[in-house]
Amino acid sequence: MSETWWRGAAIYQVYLRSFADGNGDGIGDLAGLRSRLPYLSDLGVDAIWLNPWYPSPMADGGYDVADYRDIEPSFGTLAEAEKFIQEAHALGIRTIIDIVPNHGSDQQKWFIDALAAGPGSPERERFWFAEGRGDEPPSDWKSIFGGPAWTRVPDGQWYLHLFAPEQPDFNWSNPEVIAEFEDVLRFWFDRGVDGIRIDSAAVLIKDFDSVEESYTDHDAVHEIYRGWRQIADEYGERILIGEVWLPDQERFALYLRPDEMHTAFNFDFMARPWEADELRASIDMTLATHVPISAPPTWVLSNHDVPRPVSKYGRAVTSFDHAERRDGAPSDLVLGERRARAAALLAMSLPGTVYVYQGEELGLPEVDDIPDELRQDPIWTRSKQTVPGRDGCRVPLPWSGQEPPFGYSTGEPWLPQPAFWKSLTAESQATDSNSMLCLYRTALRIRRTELGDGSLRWLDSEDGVLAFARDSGLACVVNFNTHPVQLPPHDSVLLASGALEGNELPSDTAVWLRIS
Ligand code: TEU
Ligand code: CA
Repeated sequence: MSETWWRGAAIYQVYLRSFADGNGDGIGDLAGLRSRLPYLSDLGVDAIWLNPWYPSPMADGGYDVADYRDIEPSFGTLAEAEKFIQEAHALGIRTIIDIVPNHGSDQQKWFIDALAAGPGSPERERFWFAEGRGDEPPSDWKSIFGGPAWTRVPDGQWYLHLFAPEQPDFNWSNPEVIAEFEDVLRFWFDRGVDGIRIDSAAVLIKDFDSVEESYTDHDAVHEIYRGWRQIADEYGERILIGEVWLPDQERFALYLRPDEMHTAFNFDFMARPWEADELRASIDMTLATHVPISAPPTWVLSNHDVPRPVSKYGRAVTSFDHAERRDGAPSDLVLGERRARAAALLAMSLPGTVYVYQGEELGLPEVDDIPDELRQDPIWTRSKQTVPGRDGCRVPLPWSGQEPPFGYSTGEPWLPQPAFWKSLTAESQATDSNSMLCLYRTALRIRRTELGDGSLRWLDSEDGVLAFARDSGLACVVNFNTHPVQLPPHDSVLLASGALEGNELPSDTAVWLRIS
């Protein structure tokens, strides 16, 4: 295994609950995932990142962890997880798991002990418990999901939760918490995982002296990751990937120092609108941040928290903002799919690591018409049913057949799949050379030998066009204009996101060229 396998990797994100169901209860599981490993091997991904697979009441889709050293029973067993890791390795696919250090589930043993032990106990010191102000919470901090960030317990104290009340925040100034998570890392590295995605990585340290919420990007957080990096390095080539929502690139780069994380998600690129200048600015800013510290950038078009690209790029407003999600905004899916195809070639040709969220390779749109009573995202409930939230990008995948459950399960999927997905199943796309699936497969195959880590050189191009060359002599050109543009001089066309018209590149189309 090469020391730097991760620097140019293509990493596939599996949201296990919705990937494939192996036992007919409608919920995705390890048996389903294991049965689809050949599909992922054919797709050509280097690693799989799994969202949390631990025991969880699922108050936040598994990000409310009840036991960090086991597997959620509805997903399978620890033995199955170890088998999965081995089977993936046998196919040359590495496994990255999701660690959630900022908070646990209110059903996790430590929190149950803290409730029982009462005010002033060491058990309570593992969390942020405090006296209120009379019948008011200790401060006016708000939860990221909406509503107050404090919830009262029967003996009158309150506890902090930056997310849902079912997700009490750990007190990271407590050595017991630090020791616990270092042991959790060893537990999974011992079982062969190749990397860790660190959830909400920048918010672990809180400063309660300030009136406004103050928990993002405090310097003390870096001590935690220096400890984790030492452990990762003991095991050799195990990587730490930070989920760091931080616009300030200088501060973002601090997480990528050689004694901290290997890479961190780059959400700026994903959040930008479908415009040449905007995306050029994001690429330049990202490279300016990463190149000096020789950290490979990551390029992400979607994940389990944001609208799917086919819908996002078909909307009047093509950017994304957590504060203003615009769930359900009308979308021209034909336009959105054309742009999503071009965005895929753009993201896969940039220097560094690329992430593919399950279903992105099938060109799935956001599902905007989930019946309200089936929604499970705490954002929906905490926003008093005003913000639909993230269920729309978490609908179970369509594998085969003409009607739901499209080979995903033999039972009822936990979220309903739209009937029109019959034209988007992996089976129907596998034999259609113009499908999104074939575009991803071909692009990932070319990318494996030509792209990934390295540098780019911008080429001259007219307004509304991005063009750059990579070290291997592959050039990527993307036309964001509403009119076609002339292709630059080239030796051959390697791949295009849509049909070319002679020597012209149509609107909202990307092409990979061989140039000398
Ligand atoms: O998300 C962290 C987070 O802050 C952003 O994703 C965003 O604020 C959130 O999705 C609300 O829009 C991580 C996970 O990716 C997300 O699924 C979890 O809900 C969250 O942490 C809590 O664990
Ligand atoms: Ca199942």
